[in-house]
Amino acid sequence: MESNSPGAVLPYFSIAGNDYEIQLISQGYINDTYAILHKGTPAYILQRLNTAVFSNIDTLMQNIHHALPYLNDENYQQISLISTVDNKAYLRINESEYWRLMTMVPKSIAFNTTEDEGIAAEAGRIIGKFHSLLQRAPIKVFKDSIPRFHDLSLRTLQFTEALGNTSSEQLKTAEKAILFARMTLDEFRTYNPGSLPLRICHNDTKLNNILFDKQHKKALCLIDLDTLMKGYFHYDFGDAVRTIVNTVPEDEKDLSKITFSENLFEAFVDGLCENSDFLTKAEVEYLAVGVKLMPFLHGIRALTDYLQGNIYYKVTYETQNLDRCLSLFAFTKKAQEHMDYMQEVIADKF
Ligand code: GN1
Ligand code: MG
Repeated sequence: MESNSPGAVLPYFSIAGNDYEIQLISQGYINDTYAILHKGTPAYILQRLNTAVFSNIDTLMQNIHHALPYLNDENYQQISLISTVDNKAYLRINESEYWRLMTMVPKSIAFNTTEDEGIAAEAGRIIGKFHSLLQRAPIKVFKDSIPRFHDLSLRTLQFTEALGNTSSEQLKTAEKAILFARMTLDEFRTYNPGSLPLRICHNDTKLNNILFDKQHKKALCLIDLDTLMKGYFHYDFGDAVRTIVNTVPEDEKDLSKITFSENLFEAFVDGLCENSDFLTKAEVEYLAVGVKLMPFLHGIRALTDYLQGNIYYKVTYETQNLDRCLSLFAFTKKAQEHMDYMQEVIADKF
């Protein structure tokens, strides 16, 4: 079904005037995102939600609705949703076309990568703040918008199924990645986070989902709340660390450039320690596991999608998922090599 254009849906939201400029933001693998500018200044973010990935938009939006009041704090910049002219939180055109509009935080910036320890520390601090604020929210009202999103056993099952259904040609092209996945799954045999406390997690805490104040580089808030649902803290820790201590993008093709910067790791942990009273001893002991788990999970998901013919992530060329997997696996390896180091730093700082 042909979708409406962003310009055609904008008047359905409660905003004044009509002289807006619309720019496509091509980042992100799931939704279609547009910046809405007013007289040259970014004012709103308009998104068409991906209903193939998010089968229950109502659940997703309810989770955000439940969380927002708890994120209202003088040390946290709250994002607000702009309702539609008929006072709905989002615009539903039909079962596969949903749009939502949000305010843009003025004078803010996001970074895809960083080499700045100040930014790493601020990222840690704001993730801790996000969790301490949401700790007060009643976890029961949050429903899973994507059930078992970071569940390794589900991702393993999907990977195994994809292996059985793919072509021999693809098996050959992805040979190295498949081997690494098998070896690493073996290493995760004893992984069992079941006894850790469930928290309301962001579940996509990559660095570019954190907004910073442009001038002072102070972290303001987390954006992209689509995957806000129950999870374990080491998910959010691992996702942030994988995108901060690696100073190149997660789809870097030159694997020799993939790094694990110890200075950035230590800065991030220092920042987190400013807001980490809520963490239990068992969670602290699991943090380092999150750093090898998250890139591996994303890698195996990308590999699975490559094997099944790129049906989940938006890709711009045929082997993009495989390239992203190789890059994520290369970082997983770095994390594996840094396990003892991370445990020591964490034991020392917490
Ligand atoms: C997807 O589209 P984006 O960038 O918000 C994915 C995340 C990954 C991310 C990048 C619902 O998020 O899990 O971290 O790509 N989101 C979903 O790897 O699958
Ligand atoms: Mg996301």
